Amino acid sequence: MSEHILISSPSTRPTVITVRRDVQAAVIGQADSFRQQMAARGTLVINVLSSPGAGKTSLLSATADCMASMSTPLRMAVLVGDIATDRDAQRLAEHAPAVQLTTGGACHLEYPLVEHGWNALGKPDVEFLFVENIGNLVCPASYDLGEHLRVLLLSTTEGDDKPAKYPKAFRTSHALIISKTDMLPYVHFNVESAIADARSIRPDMAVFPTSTRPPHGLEAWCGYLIEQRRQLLSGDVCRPNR
Ligand SMILES: Nc1nc2c(ncn2[C@@H]2O[C@H](COP(=O)(O)OP(=O)(O)OP(=O)(O)O)[C@@H](O)[C@H]2O)c(=O)[nH]1
Ligand SMILES: [Mg+2]
Repeated sequence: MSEHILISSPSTRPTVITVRRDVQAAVIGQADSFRQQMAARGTLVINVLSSPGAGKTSLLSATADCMASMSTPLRMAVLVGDIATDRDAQRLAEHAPAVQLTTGGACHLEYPLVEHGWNALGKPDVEFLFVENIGNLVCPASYDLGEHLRVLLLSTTEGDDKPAKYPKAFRTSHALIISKTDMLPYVHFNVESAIADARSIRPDMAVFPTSTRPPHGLEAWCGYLIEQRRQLLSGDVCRPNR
């Protein structure tokens, strides 16, 4: 943000000095501190991005069921962002503790809302905390929510050309879920081409083709999350996305 300071004296023309300050700096520091605290208590925080309707809430509901069905059940909670309504939190509540974060118009979540939601959840003892971001492939890419892992969903129904069009969302995400694979017979979506495009932006991107109707690919996805948490517990703490 810029601040303009007007300096004038009787003998000279006014001089405008532009002072640039990073107004996000304090919030970034708070997000980083949250990331450290969550690592210390053994909770992996995952920020989930996608365009509207790509299947975030469906995936998180299925993930909660998958984690709960493990021989040693794993617990998760969800903070779910939307511009309006608490519909997603109501859906999720059948599967895991969930709190709705309603932005009232903003197209992305910012860290203070995450902190508010975590407090509202009552800081439960969970292995995973998911933050479902607002459906949008642009703004959410620029905000650090204090997550350890950023995951992006690309659904087969929205086209395989999105990585090149929304490079920041792909560049800042550790993993890509190709969702709604059950629709592949009916849509023009080239899985190999989408993966190649995504990896041309982020070569180390992990990729998980999944469907929730019927469930498919969820074991590999949950296995990945468990491995990421294991790495967190072994001291590989902070991986902010830039
Ligand atoms: N065929 C099919 N439909 C799916 C799948 N996953 C989700 N859907 C449908 O896609 C629609 C959107 O799913 P949601 O889970 O609400 O998507 P979302 O990304 O959370 O949506 P927003 O929060 O509104 O951005 C719903 O009608 C789901 O039933 C899938 O794997 N296959
Ligand atoms: Mg949703």
